[in-house]
Amino acid sequence: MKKFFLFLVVSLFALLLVACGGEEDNTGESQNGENVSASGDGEVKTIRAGIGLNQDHPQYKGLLKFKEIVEEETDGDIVVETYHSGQLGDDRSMTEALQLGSQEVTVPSTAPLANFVPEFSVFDIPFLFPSEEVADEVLAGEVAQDLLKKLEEKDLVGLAYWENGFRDLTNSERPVETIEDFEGLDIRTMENDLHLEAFKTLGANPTPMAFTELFTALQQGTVDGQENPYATIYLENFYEVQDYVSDTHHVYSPFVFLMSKQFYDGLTEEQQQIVRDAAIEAGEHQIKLNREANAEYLQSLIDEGMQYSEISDEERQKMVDAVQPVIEDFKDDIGPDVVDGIYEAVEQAQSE
Ligand code: TK8
Repeated sequence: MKKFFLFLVVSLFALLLVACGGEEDNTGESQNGENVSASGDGEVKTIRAGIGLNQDHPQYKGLLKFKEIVEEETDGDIVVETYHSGQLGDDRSMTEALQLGSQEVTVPSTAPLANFVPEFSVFDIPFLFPSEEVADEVLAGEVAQDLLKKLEEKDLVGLAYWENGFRDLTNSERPVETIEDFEGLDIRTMENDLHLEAFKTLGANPTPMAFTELFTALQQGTVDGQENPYATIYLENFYEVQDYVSDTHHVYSPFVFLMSKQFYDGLTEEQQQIVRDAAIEAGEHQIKLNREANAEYLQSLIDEGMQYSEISDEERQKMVDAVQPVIEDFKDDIGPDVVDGIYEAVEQAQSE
């Protein structure tokens, strides 16, 4: 009798182990070695999310927020791997990787994105946005939102606008306080024809270059200067290789949170809504951090020994007037409706 009772207990214990092991299969390794999602409706999906800026930049903190939201909302059915500092490539090569399906998310500036959808160059129009508040209003509006939809023709899904910010000039040669001071400066620009033409018109010698090559180019003197928001200039340590900073505020750069269309189309409708909402919520978080950083870091640059030059309203107006012909020249390339639409949206936002 004792033997039978012992056999019963051992058998029940073994059954219990198998049952638990079966549960494990739904959330971990299944018999055939594949990752099975918690909901059991298929494999765990992985998002490889890469950016060009480093781990200290608000853009990466936004990516971590996206990861937190998506993994929580999907109960781990989608996991997000985050990469920074160009580990997966530069804006253009990572955008191409999304088109090929070898990467799932990147967050480029709109300037290089214009090489895929030319209409995005509308945001490279110098002095287009007078303030962050107007930029917010316009980017939430119909014209800017319609631009995101154009990405789908290029196997990309634009889920949200994030913020790079107002771009300011740095260089290692001299203070830049007037339009004449641009003369002959070798300036790295993003890979965007409108940026190139605008800096040529101001008298500089522009060189288009991927962001991943920029610090070395500044360090080796391949270029004299560059232009980026204060947060990038500080957090990427450009003050180590640049002596002068000017508040040119010549362009407001949005980022676009991009997802591979191939990957997006493979998600359930619920998962698509989750990643869409997460990109927007993480973007609000990133923009808040970015504005705090940009406000703080000009002083940090001065503390690190950079000489700061203010651009007077009179000198800035001379720059605005000088680049008007460039804007006219590019209007057809960008799309007259898009250019006119964005200007109307700016005027509307300013009147509110
Ligand atoms: C980072 C770039 C950067 C941009 C540039 O990947 O290239 O200067 O301002 O933020 O997108």
